[in-house]
Order: sequence, then structure tokens, then C-alpha cells
Amino acid sequence: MKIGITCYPTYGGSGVIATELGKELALRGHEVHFISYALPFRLTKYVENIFFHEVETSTYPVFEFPLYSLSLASKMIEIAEFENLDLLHVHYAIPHATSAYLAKQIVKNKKLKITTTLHGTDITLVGLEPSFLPLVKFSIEQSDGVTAVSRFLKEKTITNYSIEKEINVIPNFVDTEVFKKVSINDCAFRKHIAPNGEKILVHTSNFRPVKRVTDAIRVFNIVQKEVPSKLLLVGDGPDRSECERLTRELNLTESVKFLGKQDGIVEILSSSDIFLIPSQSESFGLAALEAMACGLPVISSSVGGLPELVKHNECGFISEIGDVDRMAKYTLDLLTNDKKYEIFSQNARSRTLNKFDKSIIVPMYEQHYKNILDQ
Ligand code: GMT
Repeated sequence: MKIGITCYPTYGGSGVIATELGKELALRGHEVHFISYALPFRLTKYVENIFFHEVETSTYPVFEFPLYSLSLASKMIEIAEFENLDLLHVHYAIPHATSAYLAKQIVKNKKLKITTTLHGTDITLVGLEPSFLPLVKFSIEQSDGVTAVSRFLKEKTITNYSIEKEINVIPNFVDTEVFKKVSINDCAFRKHIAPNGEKILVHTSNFRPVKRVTDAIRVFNIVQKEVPSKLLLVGDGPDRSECERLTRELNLTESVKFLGKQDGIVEILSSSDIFLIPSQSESFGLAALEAMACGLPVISSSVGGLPELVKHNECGFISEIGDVDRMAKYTLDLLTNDKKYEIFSQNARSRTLNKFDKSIIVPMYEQHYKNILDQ
């Protein structure tokens, strides 16, 4: 198949999934054309069958704001016609599904199909804004195929947008050959962070309010009073200053490490013991899946698609949003019981291998494409 993929190319789970899917499809012999405003950050080296087409937004004095959605639609038309694409797969509905709809109306190649993958706040937050809602609903309904990354997100889409269209749940995935515990025997990083053998808790996100990173700090504050430990905060975003302020207020500056954006996430996860994800809203929780793949039990809130990922009392624990006492209790339960910790760690890895490995999920996308093309 000849597939065009559009996604947000910067840090973020939807861009990660889109890129990893494209890479895997290319390995399986499909021709993949990424269409976006920048090179997706996980597309780091040359892969046969993958092409990147940059969307340039023209500036003109009359345009006070860049017309990205239109520039994207124009590029989609150009690539669909010139490369004779079979389908366009857009990740994150706004504005990609709308640009794709527009492109489809204009292209000469009338066989072109569109599929949209819903990822999270495109449905649960931004898409619900009154100015966007009719456009998002229309664009989803006009897609030839729609997928959602969890059952939760599918239900939300149906109820919030009164959509009757078939939505195919295809969960996120991870490459378990890349995301696996690497040997930490000689790990200088762990020795540096925890020189006295302290336990390490970790959280990675884009530090938006929806992630409730301050809850991770409050959980850690309780834990470190009982078990010598450190907290690694990976990523950056609007709430980072507030988190640094809270860390100072709680006198935790020595034990909470802000690492900022990092590429070597596998090494960081492999050096850590527990993954914290106390989000207010999370349609899937790709960061938690990557941690589970590295054998980390997950302590999460019970929102969105997280309970579909983190099996409570098997590979982690889920708690009500904001219940930091319970999250701390669960964390301590695992950190003070080596046998239980080992079972949970193994369960986390096994669940990833059995349910969310790329070898299981990518064929689901291929089948989804086939179904659309046969329509
Ligand atoms: O929806 C967002 O906030 C952004 C999006 C992204 O691009 O990172 O995240 C969503 O998609 C991820 C990949 O499918 C999911 O793992 C995240 O749970 C989801 N975020 C939210 O629902 C808040």
C-alpha cells in the first residue's frame, strides 16, 4: 500500500505512535509518506520506503495568522496525486482530519481513502470547544475509517459527539525489543542519582496541568519518609515551575531531580523502580506502557484508558484522581516487599509482550486499512 501519514511531529504520544507505525509499515513493505511541518522526532535515521514531505506555511502580510490547515491540505493533495497514495492516515483529529477531508474533495485520485486515529485531547478537551465541536464531528464522520486508542476514547467520542460511525479500537503499542530493561549493573546513571542504593520513582510527561505532576511530587514526599528514595521528573512544560516551587516548599530539592526532555528514556526507566502517572485525563497512557515494557510497576489514577492498560493489583495499582495517600501506600507496598515487586515487574513486562507489542498491533492497522480500501 502507499500510505500518507500526518501527525504532530514534536514530543507527544500521538506523534510517537504515528512515527513508529510508519516505520513498521515501511519494514513490512508499504510505502510511507509523512506529511507534516517538521520531521517527526522519532524519525532519526534513513529507512527505506519512508519519505518525508514538509508542509510550508506561506506568510503574507494580509494573513495575520499562518494558514497551516490549508497548507497541509494542499500538500496532501500534491502528495496523494503525485505519489498515487491509497490512503491518508491522520493522527489527532484537529486539524488533520479536516485538512484530509478537504484534500479528498479536491484530489483527482478519487480512490483515495482517509482514516483518522483519535488520541486524546482532540476528543476530550480541545475538540469539545463549541467553536471546534461541529468541525471535529463532521471530519470524523467523513473519514472512511476511524480508530481510537482505547475503549474509553471510543465511548467518549460516541457520547460527546453523537457519532454513530463505526470506531475501531486499536490500542497503542511499543517495540519490546527497544523498550526492555537494559543491564544496570554498571549503570553510572543509577549510581549517580542514588549513590546509597535509594529506590527510584520516575514520571515522564509534558508537564501540562492534565498530568498533575504535583501529585507525583506529593506521593514521593510521603514515600521518601518511609523508604530512602529519589524522584526523577522527565520532560518539560507549563507546570514545571510550579513543580520546582513545590519541591522547594517541601524541602525535597536534594531528592527530586528535574531532568528536562531526554532521549535516553530506556536507560532512565531501566534505572528506576516505580512509574507514577497520576493524570486527570489520559486516553491511553503511552508513557506508562513504555515503563511497563521495561518492567516497571505503574501507580496511576483510575481515569480514561489507564485501567485498560494497568491491571490493578497485577502490574501496578490504580487510585482515584488526587488520592496521593493511597498512591503512596501502594508505592510503599511494592517498595517494601521484594517478592511482590518482582511479580508485579514480571507481570508488567508480560502484559506488554502479550497485549501491546508492535507485532500484535501493527497488523491490526494493516487489517483496518484493507477493510477501508475494500469498502
Ligand atoms: O491528547 C493529547 O493530550 C496529546 C496526545 C499526544 O500527542 O501526546 O496524547 C494522547 O495520545 C497519546 C497517544 O495515543 C496517549 O497515550 C495519551 O494518553 C493521550 N493524552 C491524553 O489523553 C491526555
